[in-house]
Amino acid sequence: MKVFLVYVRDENFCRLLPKELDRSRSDNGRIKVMGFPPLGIQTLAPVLRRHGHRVRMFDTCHPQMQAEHVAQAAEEERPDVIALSCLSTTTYPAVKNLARRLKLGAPQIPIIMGGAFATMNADRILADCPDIDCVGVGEGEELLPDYLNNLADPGSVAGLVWRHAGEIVGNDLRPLIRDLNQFPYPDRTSLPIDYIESLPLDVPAVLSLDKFCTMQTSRGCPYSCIYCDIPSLSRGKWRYRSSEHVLGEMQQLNDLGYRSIYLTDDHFLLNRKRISEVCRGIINRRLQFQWGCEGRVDAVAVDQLPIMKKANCTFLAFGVEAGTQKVLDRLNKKQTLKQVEHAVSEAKRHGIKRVHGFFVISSPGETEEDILASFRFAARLKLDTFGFNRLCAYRGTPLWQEYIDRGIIDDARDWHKWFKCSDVDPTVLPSARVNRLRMKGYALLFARRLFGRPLSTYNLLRLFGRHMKKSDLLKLLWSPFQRRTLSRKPDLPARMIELGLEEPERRAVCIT
Ligand code: B12
Ligand code: SF4
Repeated sequence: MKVFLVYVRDENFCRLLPKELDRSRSDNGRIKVMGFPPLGIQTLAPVLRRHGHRVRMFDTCHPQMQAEHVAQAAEEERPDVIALSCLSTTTYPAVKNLARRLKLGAPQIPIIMGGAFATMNADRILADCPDIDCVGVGEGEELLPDYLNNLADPGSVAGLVWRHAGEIVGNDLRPLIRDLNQFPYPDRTSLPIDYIESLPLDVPAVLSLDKFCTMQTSRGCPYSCIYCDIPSLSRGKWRYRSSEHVLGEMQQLNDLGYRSIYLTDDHFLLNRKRISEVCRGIINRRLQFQWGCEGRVDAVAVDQLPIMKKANCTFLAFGVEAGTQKVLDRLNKKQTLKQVEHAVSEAKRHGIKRVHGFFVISSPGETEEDILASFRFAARLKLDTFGFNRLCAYRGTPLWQEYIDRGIIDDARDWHKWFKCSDVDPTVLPSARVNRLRMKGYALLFARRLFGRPLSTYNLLRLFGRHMKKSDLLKLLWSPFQRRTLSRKPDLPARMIELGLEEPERRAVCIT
């Protein structure tokens, strides 16, 4: 069978590399995009080929792979199935538009959708969007081939949600894949796109022009932070590929010339034996790339930092989240400030080049003083970079359920939205105040960095300055003080819209 695998992008998270930054001389027909590769479809393509199917991939970051191009290709090539893949709630309107366009030109080709957002919202998507024929819930490696083999009998495909006689039918859930070592390595070469390592920002913040890709060595996370839907997606389990299988893929990437790899694992630092084996393998095989990963600060693997550094781990991102224990506990983060300090200082002591801290602000119950405490805490830590994002609620998280229980969200009407907590929750400081505090906090943080750690600040600016124009570097430094222009803005719950409210009723609410 012939299958189209289409990754639908959120336009805020990719951008063509500006011509003046492109130092490659050859025009090999490939375009350069600042953004992460579409690892989901890159993973599924070789699996389908192994089952004997022909696959064509599309990534909507390519100017020639927009809705009209995909539709035209579908009309000309008549694939048997079109599979749409996207990550988050933010992309759903773009997926619907594409599905509409595809159905107009080729109504008989079945469209199946998958990915994290689709997994959380399968039945609602089918009720909402007549152009999508079915949704694959969860991992696609076994589900998609099974679906292709049973196009005439969708009822037999575990994990499929589909339509039958006007009804939406949810088949039994497909068990999580037990053996993640059985699949071929992702196809990173068929798409005519080179992905450039960069920050997902509006400014062209290029980190390196080395050949770059992402990779996933494990899936899931056993924790349950209130704002995260990974535990629902992975059913609370952490599963991993063996170190040999991971090293095989790393060897392949090395041989293909990749020199920078970002591990998209939800929690890479969970199993110290595996980390040690992977790192030893990288060292023994003399693999040439640098790599980065994310993890929790309380990870048992913090003692693996020396070997990680030796294996050329140059970037490590920790979910720090907040600078007060009260807020960490409210987020159910199950970590202490002491653990944060220990992990960050150990990472720096062992020479990890760039240590990043993810923070959230405007959490339920967080006061002005708590927010400023987070910035002061960040200033005290030896972090190289940090990001302070506003807490948002997505369907599938414990916070979303809490908002249903508190009458803030109506799940039936609000399922396709996402919310800034400060817009909807009366126990959160109002958005305008949070914005002012964030600017104040950033100013404090920048000043402390500049005067307290001038050398490391200079080195960091040099690192960014290698591939960025001076004007873009200045824009990057200025960006925390500016509002981001998002193509799709967070919404308000149906109830607030009905009542004509632009912010939650805060009367009689005590924020402590
Ligand atoms: C890397 C990453 C990013 C990267 C972007 C990656 C990219 N390609 O563009 C960056 C940092 C830019 C990013 C940004 C954002 N992200 Co993000 N991201 C991730 C992360 C950590 C890993 C994704 C990944 O590489 N997975 C590995 C591949 C192999 O998995 P996959 O794509 O899911 O594909 C598998 C299955 O889903 C399935 N599948 C996929 N497609 C299809 C299609 C069909 C038909 C079928 C049957 C199956 C199927 O099969 C695949 C193999 O099993 C996930 C967490 C996660 N574990 O998914 C969050 C995650 C997807 N992101 C999330 C969010 C919220 C965002 C942002 C909105 C954050 C923000 N406010 O800025 C933006 C929006 C980005 C966008 N829509 O483009 C949420 C989504 C929650 C939700 N309900 O919306 C997640 C789940 C994280 C979380 N903690 O909750 N993200
Ligand atoms: S935020 Fe990180 S630690 Fe918390 S549940 Fe999600 S993946 Fe796990």
